[in-house]
Amino acid sequence: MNIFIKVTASVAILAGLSTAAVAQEIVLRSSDTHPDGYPTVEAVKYMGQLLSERSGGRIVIEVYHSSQLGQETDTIEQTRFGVIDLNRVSLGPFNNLVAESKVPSLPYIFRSIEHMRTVMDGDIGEDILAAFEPYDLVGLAFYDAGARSFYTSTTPIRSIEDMAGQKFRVQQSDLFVDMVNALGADAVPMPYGEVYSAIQTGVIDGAENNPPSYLSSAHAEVAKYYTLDEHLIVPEILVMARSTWDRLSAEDQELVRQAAKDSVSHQRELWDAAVTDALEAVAAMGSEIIEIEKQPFIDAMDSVYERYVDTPELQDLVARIKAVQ
Ligand code: GTR
Repeated sequence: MNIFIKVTASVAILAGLSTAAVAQEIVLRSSDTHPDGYPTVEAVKYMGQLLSERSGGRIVIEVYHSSQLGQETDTIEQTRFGVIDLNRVSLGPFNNLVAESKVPSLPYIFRSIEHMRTVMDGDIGEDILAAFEPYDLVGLAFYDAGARSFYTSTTPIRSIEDMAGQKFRVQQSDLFVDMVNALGADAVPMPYGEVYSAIQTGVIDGAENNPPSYLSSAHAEVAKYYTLDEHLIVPEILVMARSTWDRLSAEDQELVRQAAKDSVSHQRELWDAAVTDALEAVAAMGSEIIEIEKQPFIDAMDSVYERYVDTPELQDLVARIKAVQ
């Protein structure tokens, strides 16, 4: 966090003020893998506007989009060390670190986007945010990332049998590796920024993501078959470095928390429009959007639940999520 004194010392002395009494500006650096204009990037900018207004210009957020600060797993480490103040990341790359992050990352755990929103907005969401504290992170809010589906470059997936032998990139999460393997395919964990060329050169056959990411990453240029199996509805999370948080006053912490919460509905509006626009755009670029029978995909996931829902606490979280109407 850069806290610098806006009014120079000499001006303050002339005005008869001690420098300590002069208002300080707090600049929070925020990371996002997505390009400018993407709903998550715009939502954190909007949060920054709210914070700036509410603090009389004292607290500002600088959003570094397009992976300027690094790929997600690296930026998570940097945020834990306090080098990056704020980070908007998928829950997926936290799966190997924060046990609770695995639960909303389970395939087909949510019945619908609405179910996900109700769960993440309630007590369960608060409990999952709190689970980041022991890892030097403060969970502030969840954003939408819609549903992720598989896409391929050469062999379209029209039934679960078409998964066999295909290599799919997944986020760096053991849970997602086992999810893809349980579907009869081969998983290759790799950073998001390497996926385009890996598909293009045939190192992998495809990947999986939501429609806005499939479009903005240009993966739609090299993998034209998009199969709506919707295996994951993994929310995004906005986290703050614990060390940055601890340097804020209690009042400023409250301003940050509230501005983050208040940016959620804005992000969801942008998100819903982005999904519709992306599906139209990729179809216009020549992608085939394939409807598929989801039940065989759902049935194949039992082993993943057995392996990753491995403590009474996680079993309880799964049961609570299922009970939410
Ligand atoms: C996107 C998500 C990113 C990143 C990416 C990926 O949907 O918004 O934060 O995790 O997926 O697959 O790496």
